[in-house]
Amino acid sequence: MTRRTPVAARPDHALIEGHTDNTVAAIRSGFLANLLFTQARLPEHATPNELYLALAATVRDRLVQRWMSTVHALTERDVRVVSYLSAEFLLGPQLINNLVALGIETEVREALAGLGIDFAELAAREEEPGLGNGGLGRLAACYLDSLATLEIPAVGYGIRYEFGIFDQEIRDGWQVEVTDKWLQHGNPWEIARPGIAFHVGLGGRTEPFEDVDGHWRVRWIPDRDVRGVAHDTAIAGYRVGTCGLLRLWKAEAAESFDFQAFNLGDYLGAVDQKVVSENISKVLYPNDALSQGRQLRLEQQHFFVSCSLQDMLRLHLLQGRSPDTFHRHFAVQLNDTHPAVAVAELMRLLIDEHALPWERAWEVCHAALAYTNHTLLPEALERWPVPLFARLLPRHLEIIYEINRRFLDEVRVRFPADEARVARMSLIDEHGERFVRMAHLATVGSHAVNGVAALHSELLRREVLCDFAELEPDKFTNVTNGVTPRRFLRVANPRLAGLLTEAVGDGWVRDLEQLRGIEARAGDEGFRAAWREVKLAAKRDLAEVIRSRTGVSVDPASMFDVQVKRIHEYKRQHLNALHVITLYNRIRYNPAVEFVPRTVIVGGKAAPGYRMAKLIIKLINSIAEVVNADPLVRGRLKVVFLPDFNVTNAQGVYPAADLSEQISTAGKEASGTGNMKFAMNGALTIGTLDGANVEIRDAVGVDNFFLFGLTVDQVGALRSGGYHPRAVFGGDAELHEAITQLAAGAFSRGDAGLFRPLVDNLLDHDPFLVLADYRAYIDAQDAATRAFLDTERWTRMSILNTARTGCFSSDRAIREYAERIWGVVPVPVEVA
Ligand code: 26W
Repeated sequence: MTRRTPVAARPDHALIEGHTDNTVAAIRSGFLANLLFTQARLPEHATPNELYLALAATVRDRLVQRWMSTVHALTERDVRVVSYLSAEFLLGPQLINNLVALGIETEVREALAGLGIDFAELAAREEEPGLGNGGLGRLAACYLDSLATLEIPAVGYGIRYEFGIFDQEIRDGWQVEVTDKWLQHGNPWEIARPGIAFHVGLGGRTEPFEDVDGHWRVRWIPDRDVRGVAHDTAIAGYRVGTCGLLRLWKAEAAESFDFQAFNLGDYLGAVDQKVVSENISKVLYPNDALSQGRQLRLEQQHFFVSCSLQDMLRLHLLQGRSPDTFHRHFAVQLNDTHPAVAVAELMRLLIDEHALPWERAWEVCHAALAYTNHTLLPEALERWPVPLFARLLPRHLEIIYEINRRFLDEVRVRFPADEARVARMSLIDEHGERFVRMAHLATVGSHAVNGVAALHSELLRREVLCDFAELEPDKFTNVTNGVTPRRFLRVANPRLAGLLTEAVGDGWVRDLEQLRGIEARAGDEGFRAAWREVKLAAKRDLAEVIRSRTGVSVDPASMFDVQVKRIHEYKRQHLNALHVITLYNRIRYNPAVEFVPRTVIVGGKAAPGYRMAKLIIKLINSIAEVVNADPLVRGRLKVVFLPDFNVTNAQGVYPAADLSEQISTAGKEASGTGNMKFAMNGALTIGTLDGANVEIRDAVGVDNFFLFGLTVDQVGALRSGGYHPRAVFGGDAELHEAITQLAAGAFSRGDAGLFRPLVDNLLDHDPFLVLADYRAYIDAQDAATRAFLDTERWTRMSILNTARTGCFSSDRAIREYAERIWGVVPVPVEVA
């Protein structure tokens, strides 16, 4: 990418220069000042939380300085800014990440040590902002990191949920959801901006009128009015002057409405209205890959999209620009369809509020927007009932109808006399009850549509959006996902980071391809020994976490076989469970068997309403209870369900894994990103040809990956030929035994009913082909066992996995978006 010359820092930055110096002395005095002036505490009276808040404020001061320099650089230049619209940002803990980005980790530790304060204890106080469900939200956070590090001007726009993803507790083997009160001790990273707020309408009706120039226009008269207030978090780029911005909207009651009710004497009514308004940003929907069509969720989507677009237009006009050049200054990325109402809202703002003619507004909209699809699962494709849409967003529905009318006219011209095609492509699903199809809206309204891994993008073009790809093939592209090496290697795995830096220097942190340099070292016995030391130390750390959280003690020398991700049938945690039962049976029937010790670790949250997923959690815990207590097993096999898988916990898991389970049914996992984090940290993958696994296997080499299972085409063929899971069950002795035990209550204290729904589903339907892939999976697991026995060979494979996964850095992904979709370039920023 072309890089511009840096903009000099503003002279008035000298005023704060001393304040944000990075010397131990400046950090110490900044810390004490923050403790005193923002917490009103002397060090000897401060609680750990107050000390943490003061430390965070001290780090934030340094971020703010860069942020101001970034804002200055942007206003000096004619630049295009990326607006990443996402209903979820799963940031994870901020403190250490920011210290690493700023390069002041050592200084901070020293400054605190000088005051007799233990840094690690403070860092452990941090509540992570869990404002996302899983892959999609975490991807957004990785992209913010890379955007800032690549010095690309960017704002992430989303919702400031008061309650993020629930905390998971396990009681009697079942998941229990606990509210995530992440804000209760204060959030030192955000800056509330009461001055940046927008009104968002909901409901009501529309009305045509003739404006002063004699043009027919439409006026929307909403019957509800909510205010969105900006809350900003600075996103530090790694060792650069650029600081990105995450702007999240908090819903508040629009005051005028409160007062109206109040003046009428209806005090409680006024308060009610306030509560209803504030509900919009109250809680994150905990569904991953299930769209339920709930009104509040559509309100959330419209709320944050409207605030964000109004904010962009405000900034645009503030620069003295005209609304019809909006697209030249903003590249707006839709993270899945959750913000897809942006197509209609941007049109409404341009036409109704800024009086642009339809055609011009459409050009602007289309040139500004781009859409990323993250799932092919039919149940996850968002569709809103037309009556609900009409009630909540009447003006937007009119605009969608008009977009649809014009679009379908074009389709009819290109494909005459093909009404079946027109019905398939319509923005409105008219089979029975009518729905607005959000993926169609996002596709039609955008200039680019991408999938998140090569296979997934191909399936998008071939299946879900095939008519659209036929109409406009050039609109479709692939950008394979990536993950940030700062958080998931440098911060999460400091020992490995140290070893890598010793070997190739520290350039890999910004340019992960440099890890190629360790490939040659795979043949070096001393390096392999050091590699194993690093892995073992991470496994010891995780073993300690497991012991303290579950009471189970595990052997760090055993193979750590890990599956962490949301619990879903398509991800097939129950296939993993069947393997565990199979291993257990082998030990029981042949107690003297030579057995490579394994620790099977599973973690992940289930959507609260997803009964089968919750039963799978209970299943893992039930198997763990039996296996871990059986004296015959004697530590050769341990099973652990690690509760509350979140970003904080994830950072301890990836470095400690030997084997990474990526075992979804082919065609179901759009990409996966955990798969990349594991491989980067030197875990070998056992996986199907699904999502980015395909590309990971190509990158690391087919010999360094345990492949199994049906391909997408074979899955299709099996289904259309008639799949009979019972026949598979009858034809495989080990499978037959495992399922029979489950059905008989062998893992549920004799309760034959407990896992009945799971067993029946597998035997009668098996929608995700667990049984069909069982034998191939067991064989691949056996191959992994044999490979693990050969320590030197395994270490070589592990090194090659890390060495060859540089292309899965989110920096590579962001460069591709920047060049192929956004047309944006870096704007270097000089820090005063
Ligand atoms: C409306 C309900 C709902 C909620 C979340 C529908 C769909 C979603 C997301 C699209 C689910 C999701 O997180 N998808 C994941 O996105 C990751 C980042 O691209 C991919 O790596 C995962 O494969 C994909 O499942």
